[in-house]
Amino acid sequence: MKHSRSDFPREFLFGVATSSYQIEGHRYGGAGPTHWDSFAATPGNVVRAENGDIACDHYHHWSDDLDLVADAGLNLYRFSTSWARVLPEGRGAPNPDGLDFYDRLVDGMLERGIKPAATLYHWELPQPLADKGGWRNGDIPKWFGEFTDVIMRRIGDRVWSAAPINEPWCVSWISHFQGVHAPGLRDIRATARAMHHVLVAHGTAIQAMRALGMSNLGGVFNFEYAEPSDESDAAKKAARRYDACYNRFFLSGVFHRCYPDEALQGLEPHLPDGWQEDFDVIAQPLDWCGLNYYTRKIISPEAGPWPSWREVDGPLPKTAMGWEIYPEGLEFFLRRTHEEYTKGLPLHVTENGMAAPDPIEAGAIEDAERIAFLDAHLTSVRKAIAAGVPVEAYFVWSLLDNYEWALGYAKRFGLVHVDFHSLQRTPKASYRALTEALAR
Ligand code: GBH
Repeated sequence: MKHSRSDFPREFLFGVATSSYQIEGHRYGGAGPTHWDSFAATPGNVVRAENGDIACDHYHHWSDDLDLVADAGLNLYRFSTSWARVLPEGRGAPNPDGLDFYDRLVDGMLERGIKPAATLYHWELPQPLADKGGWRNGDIPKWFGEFTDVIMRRIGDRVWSAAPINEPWCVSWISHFQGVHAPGLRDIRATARAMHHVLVAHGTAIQAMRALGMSNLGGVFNFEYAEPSDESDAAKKAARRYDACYNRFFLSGVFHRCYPDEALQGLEPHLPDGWQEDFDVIAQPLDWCGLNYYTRKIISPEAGPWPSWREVDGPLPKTAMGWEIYPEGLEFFLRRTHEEYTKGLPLHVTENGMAAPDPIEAGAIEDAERIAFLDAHLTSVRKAIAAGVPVEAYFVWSLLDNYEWALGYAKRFGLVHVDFHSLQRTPKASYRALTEALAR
């Protein structure tokens, strides 16, 4: 890699990220059913109808997987806790094996000198709660607060950082408006309610963790740079609206105690009654803010109903997901988040990475494209730091090839290759390059 650890501030931390459903093997250890299991079982939703039953079987390989993190010289491991593994019914009696699993995992990190960065929810909602309307139900912040209390009573004394919800936009918009993720709805009213409830749940979980005496608490938000498809006012307006709904809505709620006007124009009639009164819960003080960044979108206006934008094809080189590679966007969002929302708060890049073709040469996986991608985005991080933005950590998505949601096992984001039949792990060239860079 172009960059070395010594190019970054002395205290800067490097990590890798994963999530529970994508790696653990949900069939093991007494976890309850989730809306991702039922979504995947419905034909047409997921490539080859694959699910997270076995995934990387991290449930049994966790110790070797933590060795991979430690051997690379990484400081941080970002993992998530499966709600349904801890509370198989979503509420009520905990599953002792589930609590033991996360307890072991956290101790395993500490034994290896790795700082645990916990995310409470990375998308697998317990089915009994999905049956009650899931993120559309105004009671979900209360349920999520209960889960937070149960899991953090067990591991909260030993995690380095914690965030309630991975990517509120994905939990609400891609799942309730685009229909691409569970529960697969295409309904603006459900979307608006989920957008709001997810933020109330975020605030409720922060309160629950503060009550347990925890610190270093943050939020993890995802960003896509919105580029107008042409110079027309209509295209610029559509891109602004996309930016408001995608990138600004959640930060604005948490840090400004309001929602952007461009988003409210279409969403306000669908928000739950009394939404204006919830900002005392939503806007809990945080200790850091996490940014997940992958790509940009070219936005074109469309005549249809609100939000009346369309994503069109762009000219830049693309990853195996078909996502444009636009490293400048990461610097843009780090600067804007710092300047307009978080002020002095530390920022963490909680996810960045790519799906690559991963060519095999002489038995080794030579993912030069991924190395170049990470280099280009680390350049962006360094530029933001040089401009005075307090970026303090950077996590690669992901340690392992894993269950890529609606794309099943077809797309690989790992620094480490996983053979999904033998479950054998093989470090790719990017893993070796990162290891060398961190040692320099
Ligand atoms: C992350 O989300 C997730 O946290 C992680 O679980 C996942 O494995 C990882 O991404 C890789 O996908 O309209 O098809 O061009 C990233 C948020 C939202 C970024 C959708 C890309 C474009 C989708 N993503 N977005 S598309």
